[in-house]
Amino acid sequence: MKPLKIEQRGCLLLLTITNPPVNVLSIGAGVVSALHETVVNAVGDPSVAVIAIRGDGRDFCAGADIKDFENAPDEVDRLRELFSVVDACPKPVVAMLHGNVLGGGLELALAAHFRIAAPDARLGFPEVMLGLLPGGGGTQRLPRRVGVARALEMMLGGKPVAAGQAADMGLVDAVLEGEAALAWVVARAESSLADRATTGPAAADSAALDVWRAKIAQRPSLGTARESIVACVEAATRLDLKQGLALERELFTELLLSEASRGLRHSFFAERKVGRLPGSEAKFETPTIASVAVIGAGTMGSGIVLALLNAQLPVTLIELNENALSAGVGRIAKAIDRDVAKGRLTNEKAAARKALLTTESTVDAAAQADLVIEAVFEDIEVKRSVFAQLDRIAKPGAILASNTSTLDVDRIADATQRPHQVVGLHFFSPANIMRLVEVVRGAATSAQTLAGALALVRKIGKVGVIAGNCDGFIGNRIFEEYLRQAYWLLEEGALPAQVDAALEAWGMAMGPLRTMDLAGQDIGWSIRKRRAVTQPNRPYSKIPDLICEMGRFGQKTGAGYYRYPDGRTPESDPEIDELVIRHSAQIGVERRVISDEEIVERCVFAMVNEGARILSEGIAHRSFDIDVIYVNGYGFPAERGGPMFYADRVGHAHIIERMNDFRSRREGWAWEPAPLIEWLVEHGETFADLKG
Ligand code: 3H9
Repeated sequence: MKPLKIEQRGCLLLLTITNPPVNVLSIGAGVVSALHETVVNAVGDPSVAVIAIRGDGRDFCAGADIKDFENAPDEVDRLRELFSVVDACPKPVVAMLHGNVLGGGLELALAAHFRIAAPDARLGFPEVMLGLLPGGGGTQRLPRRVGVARALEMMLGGKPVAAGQAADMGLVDAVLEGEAALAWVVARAESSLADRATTGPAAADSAALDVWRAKIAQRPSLGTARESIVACVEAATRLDLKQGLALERELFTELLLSEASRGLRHSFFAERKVGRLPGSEAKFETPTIASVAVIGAGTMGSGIVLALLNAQLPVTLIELNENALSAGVGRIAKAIDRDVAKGRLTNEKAAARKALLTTESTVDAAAQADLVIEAVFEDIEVKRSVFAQLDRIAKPGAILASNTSTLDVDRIADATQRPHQVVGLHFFSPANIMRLVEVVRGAATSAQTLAGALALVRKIGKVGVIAGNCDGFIGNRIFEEYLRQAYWLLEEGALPAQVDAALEAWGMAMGPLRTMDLAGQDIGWSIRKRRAVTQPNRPYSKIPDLICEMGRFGQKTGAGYYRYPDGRTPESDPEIDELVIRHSAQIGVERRVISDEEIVERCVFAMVNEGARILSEGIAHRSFDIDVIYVNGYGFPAERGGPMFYADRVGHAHIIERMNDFRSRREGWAWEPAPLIEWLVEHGETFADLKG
């Protein structure tokens, strides 16, 4: 298919970008050259008086093709050349916008002389979320058209504006569609282009710039895209267009090559690829899921119900205990009401959501559901008995999912006569907020069941990652190794605040010890007790147990590694610092000064090493599956792409060298390098090179 459809209707040359699914301005697919050439030819064609550019399908254009940034970074200038040709075209060029008009798509529209938008158009600059700035003139043309304050809001907030709002701010000339839009375009044929006001500087607004500088300083990030956007917009108020564009190009190129943008771009594509079944495209129909039953109205169960209701799915909540049921329903109603109070939901929609919920007190009520999610107490026998009941009553094709976070999905499936229809759906808490769901594939889980479960996860706006069935699945298994190092660092010389601060400065949303305080230390305690029996040769530091023995389970008990005078904000606690120091003395470890660099390396490389094992065991199919889990479920910085992407960037030879150093020290047993990493070094390959 040609990437540009060209039609002449009288004096109108109508160009339609045809590059599905979202009409990106791809250099590789020839969209940019086709547009460029056609506009140049139209200038010399006396039969053309006006040119219109629009997009085929759902969207006008989602921007530059991000893949070009990897494949042809030196050619990005061809986009800029296209925009200059459009801007300088002596015949009127009108951008006819609809659907998504994003990034380079909006820059193309801004380079045109007129813009009209269909009511469904959404115009925005999301580049900041990729660690970039609008690099095709957006930072210069937008403030000249809508003013500095609005331009900053659009480029730094990254959220698109609707057509009506765009018209109000002068970003589009009219909101029109269909024949009326075409008539408006044809009427522009006689327009004089002499009064275009895009070349002088934008009106100064230092107050708006200062507001954003302060906001940026308050929330530091690993990349510098926000600072660069502010610098470009400030330049737009002083420089002429040509000089402003030169600065924008320079800063864009810097960002394009930055680690932060590479990591964010990796995350963008990884999130989109992760939900696909590895190996083969599904050769069967994905089961339709129109109704769901959830068994168990505890915190997890009610969070899952909320997530389903938010996606407008009818849900039957089943809970045998009357008090637990009314408490669960209360939690659900309260969360919906809170959305109304915060203006996120109208009363009408809230009522509609509540009306989708039915409550029942017997498992038999799940008989008609397309998918059942069991969220009862985390005990294998309890779960097995629920599944045995489900097996008797569920309709033939129903998917039977367990929300276990640790238990063996195969043993749960074994309780049924249809283990191929059983799957794990490990939601993260709070289930209505956290985006990640590990979709656990048991030995018998069929590809069809997996596809249905993934489709449900997508439908409720979450990211589903397929994980094999093992203790801890992907996320928690890696997290254990991360924590093991954090605890030993305490024994060897660091204090809780240093461990957390080092990892937070590196980009983790929350340090490991604060995370445990938030999650509740009792869970980790019971896992360590279990491990002491099943894995006696893989010891832990005793420090977390000592803290648990004091009844300090974290925020919920008002104290853990830290104390929480206001219930939420951690404060270093001299009592814990003393306990840590005393413990080192008791076990005969001479405390030493530990650098932040060592803290980060030990905690992060421990994740990478376990990630490599998980990959070679086939528990994760592809390295980006692990990355998506860590970025979406564990606060790993998206700017670093995830632990496996980060390892590829740092280099496996370096990682092996550091691991060998750690291996020669205390508790060196934990640093035996995963054979896969050694193999990568030997063959000069990366995790990304491995085929899933
Ligand atoms: C830019 O424009 C820089 C300029 O300023 C500089 C010029 C010099 N590139 O999300 P979906 C693919 S930077 C390449 O599942 P949805 C996506 O990977 C760009 N591919 O659909 C997926 O592929 P596949 C600024 C892209 O309906 C398919 O399209 N623009 C791009 O849920 C469908 O995507 C952005 O940051 C792209 N730009 O959401 C917008 N966009 O089918 C990024 C999408 O093989 N895009 N793909 O998995 C989006 O936000 C969403 O994709 C969108 C549609 C809202 C458009």
